Amino acid sequence: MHSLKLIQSEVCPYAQRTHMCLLEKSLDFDRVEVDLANKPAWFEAISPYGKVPVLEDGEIRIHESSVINEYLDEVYPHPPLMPARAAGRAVARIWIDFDNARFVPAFYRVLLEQDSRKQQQIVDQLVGHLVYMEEAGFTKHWKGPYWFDGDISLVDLTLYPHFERMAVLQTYRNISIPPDCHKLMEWCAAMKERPSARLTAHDDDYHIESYRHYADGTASGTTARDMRQ
Ligand SMILES: N[C@@H](CCC(=O)N[C@@H](CS)C(=O)NCC(=O)O)C(=O)O
Repeated sequence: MHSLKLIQSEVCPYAQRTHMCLLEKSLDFDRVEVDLANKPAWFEAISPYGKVPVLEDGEIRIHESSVINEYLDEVYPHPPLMPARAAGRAVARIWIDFDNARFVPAFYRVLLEQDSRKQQQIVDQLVGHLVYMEEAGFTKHWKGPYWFDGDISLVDLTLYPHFERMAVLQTYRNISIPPDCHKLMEWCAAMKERPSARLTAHDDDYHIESYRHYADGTASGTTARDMRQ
């Protein structure tokens, strides 16, 4: 048994963020799968929001994928996954916050919304977010392949899991990355090949099935409830 334990669910993009982070750092860890449709009592007792992922590191227990990943980067600093300079770290945190506060909520809301007029408003918002990422996320002289050029960072690990699930948006709401978002597409293709992404990946059919209950409005879990608010 290792001192690091990732309490996760295979379907969960947030848990995938942390799984990728652990792999990027070549850490030894155990994984415990939680059935979110039938949460065990021990899980309810340790997860304050009833959500995965939760990380245990010996006696320490942390929830919220972005917080967990920054913790891992501080405690296990090699290889570093945040820029060396404070200004660079601030930029990284802005993109992580953008993903958590804007892009990902729109991703869920566009699926959950069943009224076609309101749905269209969220489609426009989501496409606007994609264009904003293309225009503001990468510098003019971006060399790729990752968000901060050659250095993979927590920004990549935070954003990528929902991009792996783009087929969900395409299938249910006909949304894809706009064709002139070349850098975003190049970034996405590079991330797909990253070993930490390949080792944690599921195929399009798996994701499309997993999100069916969001798209038809029947999702009733904690995430659906929070995203509807
Ligand atoms: N903000 C949280 C979100 C985690 C989250 O929403 N996890 C989902 C699975 S993808 C969950 O556990 N949901 C519980 C439920 O729907 O009942 C994080 O970044 O860790």
